[in-house]
Amino acid sequence: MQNALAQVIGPVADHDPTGLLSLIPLGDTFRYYSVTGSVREETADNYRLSVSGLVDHPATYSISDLKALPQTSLIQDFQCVTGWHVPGVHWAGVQLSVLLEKAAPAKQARAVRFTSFDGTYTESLTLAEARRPDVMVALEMLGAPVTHDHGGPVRMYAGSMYGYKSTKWLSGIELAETETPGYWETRGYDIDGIIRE
Ligand SMILES: Nc1nc2c(c(=O)[nH]1)N[C@H]1C(S)=C(S)[C@@H](COP(=O)(O)O)O[C@H]1N2
Ligand SMILES: [Mo]
Repeated sequence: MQNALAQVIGPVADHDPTGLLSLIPLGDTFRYYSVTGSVREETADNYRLSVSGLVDHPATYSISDLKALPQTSLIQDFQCVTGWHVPGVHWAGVQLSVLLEKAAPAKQARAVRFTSFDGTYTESLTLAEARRPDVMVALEMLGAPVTHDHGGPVRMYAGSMYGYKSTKWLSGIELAETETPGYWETRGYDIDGIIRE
């Protein structure tokens, strides 16, 4: 029954930016969310991540640059603010704090802003949140390279925070003096996404 239901609503749920369809029980599985129609595919060859803004050392990273940095992995839940959640997801990649350390944030930097190569989605974290050990630039999710639908080749995983803080199709990390309300935050979500329940 559940599989049949998943088959019927799967294609709809894939394009459900409000997440309301998540109220239909499908088990502990991820939904694919995108606030834009189709997102161009970036491969391991052409992907680039820029680190810029209020830093002494701006940089651009390819996938192999990211893989050459110390890697971290953890097993942690993923929770969308609309109610669905996936327990015990295996994540791997580079701690954001490692990239921040290399970038050397300027004294006045207090926030980190994220952009997506979908051209629309944005997010931000305070610098203190960004330095938490479970906040990472993820190269792997569910024990395998992050798939395109899940925001690959590189997405954020902001552990201990609601899913909307984890920018998919990550293209830029920019240090700034203040957070900028992101895509969902200009539509009502709290800029503080820490899960406190
Ligand atoms: N670029 C982008 N990132 C995004 C989103 C999005 O629509 N576009 N949705 C956010 C929300 S609300 C959630 S719950 C998760 C969903 O991740 P998933 O599609 O891999 O399940 O991605 C977050 N990051
Ligand atoms: Mo979400």
